[in-house]
Amino acid sequence: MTIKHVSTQAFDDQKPGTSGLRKKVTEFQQTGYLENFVQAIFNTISPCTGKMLVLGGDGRFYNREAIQVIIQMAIGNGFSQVLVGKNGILSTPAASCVIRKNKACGGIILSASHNPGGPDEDFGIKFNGENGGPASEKLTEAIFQQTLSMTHYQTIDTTDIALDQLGTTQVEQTQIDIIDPVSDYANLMESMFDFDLMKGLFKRGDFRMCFDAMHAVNGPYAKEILEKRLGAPTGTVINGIPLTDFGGGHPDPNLVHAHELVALLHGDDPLDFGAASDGDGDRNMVLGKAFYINPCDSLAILTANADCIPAYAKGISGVARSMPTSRAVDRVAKAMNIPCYETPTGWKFFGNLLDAGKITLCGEESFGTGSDHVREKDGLWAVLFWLNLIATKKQPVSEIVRNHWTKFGRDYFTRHDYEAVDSANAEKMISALKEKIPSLPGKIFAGITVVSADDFQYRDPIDNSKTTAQGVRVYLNNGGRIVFRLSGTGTQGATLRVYLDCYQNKPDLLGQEPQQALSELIEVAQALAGIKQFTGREKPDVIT
Ligand code: VG1
Ligand code: CO
Repeated sequence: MTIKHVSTQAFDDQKPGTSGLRKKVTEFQQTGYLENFVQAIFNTISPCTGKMLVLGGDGRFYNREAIQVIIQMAIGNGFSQVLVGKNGILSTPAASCVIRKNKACGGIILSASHNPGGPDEDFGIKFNGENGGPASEKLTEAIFQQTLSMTHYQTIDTTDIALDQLGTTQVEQTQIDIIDPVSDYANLMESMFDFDLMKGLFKRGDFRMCFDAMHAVNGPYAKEILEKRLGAPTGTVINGIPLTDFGGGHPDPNLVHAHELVALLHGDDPLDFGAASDGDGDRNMVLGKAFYINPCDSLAILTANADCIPAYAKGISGVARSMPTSRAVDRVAKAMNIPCYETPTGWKFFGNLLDAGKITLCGEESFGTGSDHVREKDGLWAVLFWLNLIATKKQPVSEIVRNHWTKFGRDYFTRHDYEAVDSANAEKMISALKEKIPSLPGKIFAGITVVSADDFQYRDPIDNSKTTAQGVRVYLNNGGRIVFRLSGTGTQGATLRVYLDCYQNKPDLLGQEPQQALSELIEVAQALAGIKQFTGREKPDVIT
């Protein structure tokens, strides 16, 4: 079989965002669009000869077609082995696990995560390196540079590989293995948590939970682990079959999009525990009986209680959070006398810290929590961590969280998203804010004084690389903080994210509604940035 060198035209819009390249499916369907980006990855990591590649995706529309294209290109580029999840499926954390376990040179994950799927919706592709984590900024930039000068890609003509059967096919020098997407990951989870103790929770009969897989990739993983290995009743996992359009919804585990789950935790006969994960299985939302756990608090609570978990019983080296995430975990780290790092948004910034052993746990406000067991955030892992904690403490979720607030105080947090805003106007708003930064300290907005403000930049402590323009931070004299940044995962216009948080430790003020507790800050944000004037929006589209 001869390798085909197919001529192609470079595209100038293949710059990856916060997590890989995300575009509408129709854009990916342009001739050469997917191929160019894949060839750019292969050129960047070349030579590919003799190397092993992991391949899988979240099962969204166009996943199967893309998998076949990439397998053919992997053969054309000389890989010696390609491990493909059965039916083209691999959750993001499972892909990370498989890359690490098999010492692959990296993996391609096809996902647009929490973005909707379908012929008119979103598709995405990202490359993870040999540590199993998202490509670093440097590697991402190198891939982007390759896309700009692409003139041809390499592939071969072969019949489609059957993706629905486990097994091995040899094509030329490349061995293609269709692997069980769940087993390696489930085994890893079983090795980290106290499954015997957790089984007891379900045997008791008075603990009831639901896991909403949101018609996305985690259904098979959750069924295997929760229902099969831990003995939760059949039906514990809902929306457990991955669908190409996620049932028409946004596979985003928050109070707005996971409303089916939220309803089960409220009402006359609420469950004790609820959880959901996103399109590619790396995000998590955890809920108690009529009780919401903010992801920032979740990270802080998991850190404070890590010694309950077999995998972390020996202690944790440090923690990290993305900059917009509340400072709840910082307080825990201080009390534990371990370092706490503040990184830009996106999991790629945790990789070096994890590889260097500087941190064990890390997380983001956007429902992402993880540890050094893989190099991605991990939705099901977070749910298992909470289950292990509940089984150890024998307390309801709400009690665990309230006790934490009593000990450490509470960091009220909310994020207001303005979606599909006109890009030019959003850019103007951020530029205007940046210009104002030097004059902000001392200014009073809605009765609150600005203490300091900056445009967040990050110096990686391991490789010394510098990342700039990661969001405008404004600190206020009531202990509050407001962050303004533009999303790097959207596919339509711009999404403005406004993050607000404020610390409270007065015992009688720990149980407020976050929107209420943060109402003054919300006014400050409006007055300071002129959100209405710039975006024309009266209120945010999504509040989390
Ligand atoms: C969002 C989140 C960020 C997360 C990223 C990828 O990015 O804010 O915290 O790492 O999505 O998550 P942005 O640039 O839109 O704010 V996922 O689950 O899409 O891989
Ligand atoms: Co995701």
